[in-house]
Amino acid sequence: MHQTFDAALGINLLHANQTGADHNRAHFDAWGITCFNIMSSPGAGKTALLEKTLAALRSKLKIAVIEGDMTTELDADRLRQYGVPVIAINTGRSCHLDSKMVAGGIHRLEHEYDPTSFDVVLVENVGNLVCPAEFEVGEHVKVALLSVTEGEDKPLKYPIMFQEADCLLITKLDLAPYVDVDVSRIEANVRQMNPHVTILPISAKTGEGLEAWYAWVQAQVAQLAKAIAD
Ligand SMILES: Nc1nc2c(ncn2[C@@H]2O[C@H](COP(=O)(O)OP(=O)(O)O)[C@@H](O)[C@H]2O)c(=O)[nH]1
Ligand SMILES: [Mg+2]
Repeated sequence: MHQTFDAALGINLLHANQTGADHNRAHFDAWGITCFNIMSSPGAGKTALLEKTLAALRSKLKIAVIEGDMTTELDADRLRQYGVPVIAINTGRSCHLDSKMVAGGIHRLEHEYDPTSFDVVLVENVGNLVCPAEFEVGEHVKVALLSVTEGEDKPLKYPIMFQEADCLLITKLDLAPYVDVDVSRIEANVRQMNPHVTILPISAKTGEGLEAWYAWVQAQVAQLAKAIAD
């Protein structure tokens, strides 16, 4: 009985979140913005990736960041150095961003800037391999990161994030020689659940693989622009 009640509550919660996410996406569509939801466990390299991405793409695309963190603005401050708008959202005790929180960020984007001038919103989600995958925020694409130090089995143990991802970045490739990891095993474990996912091994430290990531980001932006024009 108790279990049934919890399940119903969970479904209602996800349903309400989905309605909010669809509303957020409608705003992004109207403004011609492609929204990326960047997710991983804590420390896999989301902020390091965003630092590199802002440095490489800010002259080609107009980018804003929505930065989710439980309590601090440490990541937001790292990214503000790249001269792009960074809207910080503190989730408090929550282990993920939800569509309502991101709606608050969108509201600020709308009132503090001209939202139609942006091409891309990068959302850095709270570090967690489970909850963010269940709560859409209005993104067009989901990007999951898994660092080589986390182990080959994590896609199998935490399947939802890897099933849902449009792109998987296998990060910290420079550390692969120092840990017992077979990168092709990670790829195989993810493909087993999500055959069409784009998989890009990268290192934010050495820059390996980053050009392919930048090209993928730009291709997503071009694809949405074409879909809106058609
Ligand atoms: N060696 C190495 N370290 C990295 C790389 N990317 C991130 N790091 C380090 O990993 C730690 C966590 O990175 P961060 O970007 O804050 O991860 P986040 O919690 O997912 O945002 C930091 O000490 C980074 O310097 C990488 O490609 N190679
Ligand atoms: Mg971070």
